[in-house]
Amino acid sequence: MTNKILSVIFLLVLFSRTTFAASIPLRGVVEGFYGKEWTAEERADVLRFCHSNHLNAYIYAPKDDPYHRKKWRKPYPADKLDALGNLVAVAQQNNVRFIFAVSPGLDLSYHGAKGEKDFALLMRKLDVMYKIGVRDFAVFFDDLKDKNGMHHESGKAQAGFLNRVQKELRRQYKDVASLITVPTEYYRFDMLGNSGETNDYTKDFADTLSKEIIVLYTGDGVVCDGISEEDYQAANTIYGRELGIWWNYPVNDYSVAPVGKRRAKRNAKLALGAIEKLPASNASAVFFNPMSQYNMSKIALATGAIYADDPASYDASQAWDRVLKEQFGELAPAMKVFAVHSSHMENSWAKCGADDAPEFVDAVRTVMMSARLNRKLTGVAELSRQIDEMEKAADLLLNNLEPRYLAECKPQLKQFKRIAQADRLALKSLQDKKIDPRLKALRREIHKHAPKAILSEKAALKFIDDTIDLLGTQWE
Ligand code: LOG
Repeated sequence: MTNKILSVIFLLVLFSRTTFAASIPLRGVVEGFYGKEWTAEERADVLRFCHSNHLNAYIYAPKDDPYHRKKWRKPYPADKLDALGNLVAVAQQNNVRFIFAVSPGLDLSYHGAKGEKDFALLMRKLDVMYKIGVRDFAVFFDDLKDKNGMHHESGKAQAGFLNRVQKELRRQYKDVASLITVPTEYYRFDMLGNSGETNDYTKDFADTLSKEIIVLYTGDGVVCDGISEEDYQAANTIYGRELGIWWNYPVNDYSVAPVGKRRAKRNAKLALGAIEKLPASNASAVFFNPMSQYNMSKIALATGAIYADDPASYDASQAWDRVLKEQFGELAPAMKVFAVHSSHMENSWAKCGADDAPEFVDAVRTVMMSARLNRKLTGVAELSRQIDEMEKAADLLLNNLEPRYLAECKPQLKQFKRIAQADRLALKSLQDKKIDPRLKALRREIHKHAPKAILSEKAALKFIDDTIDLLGTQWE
């Protein structure tokens, strides 16, 4: 009897999961970063990757393709158009929507004869794309404010322009999808004034824009520490529609906090963590903005695909383990040790991704506590074990990773090895109550490489400085 009841319950649970586990309707990758664009091979590969990971869309929006933004009026030269045509074909073969985006806002005219001319030019741009098979279009207005935070154009003019584009597309073609856009105020805190009221720009944009057009936003900030359910609903209320999410992880086209006096270059830190802290309810769309380092982006992207497939049941750490295993096989444990120290992206205005190496931070805390009290050190064995593991992982990966990965992460792996070695010297220095002179030399070396290779700023890297500070003040 109980067995029968149990099996009925089991079937009910199974039924409800298969019935209600719904994926986000539009989900994929937005190639929307600044800097070195992905190659033609990488783009073809990401379309296949989307297919095999159950993502259904790719937005072509590389900021540094001149024909996408700065010189948007200029038509693509024949070779570039050919390459795009090939991609569209690969997308079709893989059941992935190829969304062509143009970002005309830097110098677009909205009014008068100039406005008419620009409208015609933009439609011509999209028309050429239609002819090579594109059926999905986006017009983006992000990153247009000047140095004083002033807008080039009103929300009303921009939204009116978009409505007209949508209408014209529909008039000309029966088979185009809904237009997608990103407004100039594209994160929630930028949509709001000091006392929480909606800014004029956003109000006008949201009021004017056709409900059919999909609006993407990036959360409370440009690069932010998750979007809670409440944050998401609050943004939807501002817009009077269900927004789509443009998620700025694992993108690394901005510089993370400096190391010592050295400013990091763009792409210096790899974002190798899982997608996390996104709403459990389904947004209208979700797009992940990746790194210029294509292959290393796939860790986060594949976890994002698992999220988008069923947001309510998503477990970031489970997804991360699964993806690391799928992508790195036997090297997965070593890759995880490395990725643990390279998940968090932060500077004065950005913060996203799980904290780096929390277990390492804990182990350091135990050791440091006893060192500060000038007692016999506690927790040495555990910290030492972790340091060994880090250096071993770095060596294993440097010797065994496929070239396509190494080409993207060698500087960071070498830096990881240096940091592990410095951490070992730091631990030894604490035991000896005396700074090992090799530690300072190694720290200089690490700082020298920091502009191009950063990881574990608040964990393994910090341990070096904390040790030097402590021993310097206490015993020197
Ligand atoms: C850009 C994006 C860039 C990202 C991270 C959006 C909508 N636009 O600040 O191209 O990759 O931040 O730096 C952005 O996010 N602007």
